[in-house]
Amino acid sequence: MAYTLPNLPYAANALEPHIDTMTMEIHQGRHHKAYVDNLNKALEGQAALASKPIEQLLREINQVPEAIKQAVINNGGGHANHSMFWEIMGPKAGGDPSGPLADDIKATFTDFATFRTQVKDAGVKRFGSGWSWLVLADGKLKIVSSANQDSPYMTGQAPIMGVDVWEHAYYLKYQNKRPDYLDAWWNVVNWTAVGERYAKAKAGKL
Ligand code: MN3
Repeated sequence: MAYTLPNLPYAANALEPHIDTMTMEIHQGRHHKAYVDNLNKALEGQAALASKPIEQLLREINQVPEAIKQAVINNGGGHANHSMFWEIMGPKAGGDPSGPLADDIKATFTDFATFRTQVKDAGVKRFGSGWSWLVLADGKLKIVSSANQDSPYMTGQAPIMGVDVWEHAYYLKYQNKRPDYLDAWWNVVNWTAVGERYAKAKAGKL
C-alpha cells in the first residue's frame, strides 16, 4: 500500500499573518508531496516495508535494505515530520499549553519562557536544514534538533512537537531571519494537538 499525502487540516491561508499562504501551499503541495512520491518510489517492490505505518517504518529503519535506506530516511522522515507539522499548527492557536503537558514542561524546563527559549535556540543553532523538537525520550521530555529530515523515531524518541527550520518553511516571508520565524511560530501552535500527542507518547502509542 502506498503512502498518501494528507490534506492540510485547515485552509492554506489560515495561519496568516504568521505563516503566509504561498509558503503553506508550496510546502504541503510540493515539498511534502515530493517526500511521499519519492518514498513510494524507493519502496517499489517492498510490499512488507511499504505496508508499515510510517512511524513504524522509521522506528525499524535498520530493517530497511542498505540500498534504499537513505532514501527512506530522507523521504519517510520528510513524510512523518510534515504530517505531524500540519497537525500541531492551526488558526486561532498559540498561547500557553495546559494540563499534564504544561505541568511537565514546567517541571522539566523551569517555566514556559525557558522552554520556548530552548526550542528557539535549538532551531537557530541547527546549521543548514533540519528541525527543532520536543521529544519524549526514556519517559522524559527533552529538546533536541535533527539535521535534514532525520526523524526522532529512528533513535527511539517520540516526537511530541517539532518546528521545521528548512528555508522552504519561512524564506518567502522571513528571508534569512530564521529567529523571527521561530518567534512568530508560537502564534500558530495548536496546544490541544500537542497535548494529545504527549498523552499518546506516554501511553506508548505515538
Ligand atoms: Mn518542510
